[in-house]
Amino acid sequence: MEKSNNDEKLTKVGINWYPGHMAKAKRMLQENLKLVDAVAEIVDARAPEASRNPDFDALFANKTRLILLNKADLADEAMTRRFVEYYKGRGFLAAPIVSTGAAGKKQAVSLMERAVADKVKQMEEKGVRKTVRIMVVGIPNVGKSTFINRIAGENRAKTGDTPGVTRSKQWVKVNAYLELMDSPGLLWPKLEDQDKALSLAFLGSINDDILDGEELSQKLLARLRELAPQALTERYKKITADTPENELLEAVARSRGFLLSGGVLDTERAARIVLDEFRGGKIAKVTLDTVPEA
Ligand SMILES: Nc1nc2c(ncn2[C@@H]2O[C@H](COP(=O)(O)OP(=O)(O)OP(=O)(O)O)[C@@H](O)[C@H]2O)c(=O)[nH]1
Ligand SMILES: [Mg+2]
Repeated sequence: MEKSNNDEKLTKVGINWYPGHMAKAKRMLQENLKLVDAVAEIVDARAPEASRNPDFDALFANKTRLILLNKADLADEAMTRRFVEYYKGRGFLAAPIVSTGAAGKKQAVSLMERAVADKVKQMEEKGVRKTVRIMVVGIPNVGKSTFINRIAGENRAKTGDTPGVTRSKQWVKVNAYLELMDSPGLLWPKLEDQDKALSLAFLGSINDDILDGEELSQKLLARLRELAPQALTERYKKITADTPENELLEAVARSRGFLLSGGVLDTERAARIVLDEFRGGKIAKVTLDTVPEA
């Protein structure tokens, strides 16, 4: 009776795509906008375009904006460089970062200082040392809170590997002159591009509870076979160039020996493992997006 085609499953994404707390979060961002000197948008370096909220252009139209490509440790390095150039070309201050690593802190701080240098100078001319306030925004699970902790040097903001960890705003003082505002992950109300939605689901920015894990995982495997076929076969030995798309999960289960009683392959477990390993960067460093044409 139930036909299981892609549209139907992805419509499921549509229903819970924009939960009620996000509308509230958007209003909160709007209300706090007047307090901040710049907006730092955190995107996932593995899908910088898919993980940009299209509402932000209108929402932050009059603000100085930075784009930080986080989780650069999990993305294709050359692609990350190209994306950074692309955003710079479009007038943003942009840089790759790894919020879980120690190295990026100095660079991120200096980028934020550059973003507000003019304002700070204007105030200095009036004899005032200005406190800079920057709002950190982005879709769920891209690492906003981890970034703030990295910059502030302590575990001030709660983090976690599922979307929707941060539920309200939080100001974090970095030093006497810099304060960052953490905010809840924000998607946009109308999902138009199914490919982007799929990328966000792969990355873990959409709540897994509303998705069909096996279907998602199978699509991810198909995508990875295009992007990094060798790495995929190295990780899951039974996947070859000839494995049909609808048997990829079974091949993973066979590679790992995931069997249920009666020798049935446990594809559900295989699906979970593939998503976890991809999100943890264990399969390959890949970038799902391509740089838009100029
Ligand atoms: N490999 C890697 N993992 C990261 C990086 N930054 C954050 N993470 C991980 O990504 C997950 C999400 O991080 P959070 O900081 O909670 O993300 P968030 O954007 O605040 O998420 P919400 O509050 O749910 O919107 C956590 O498991 C982090 O450890 C990074 O640069 N590299
Ligand atoms: Mg958070």
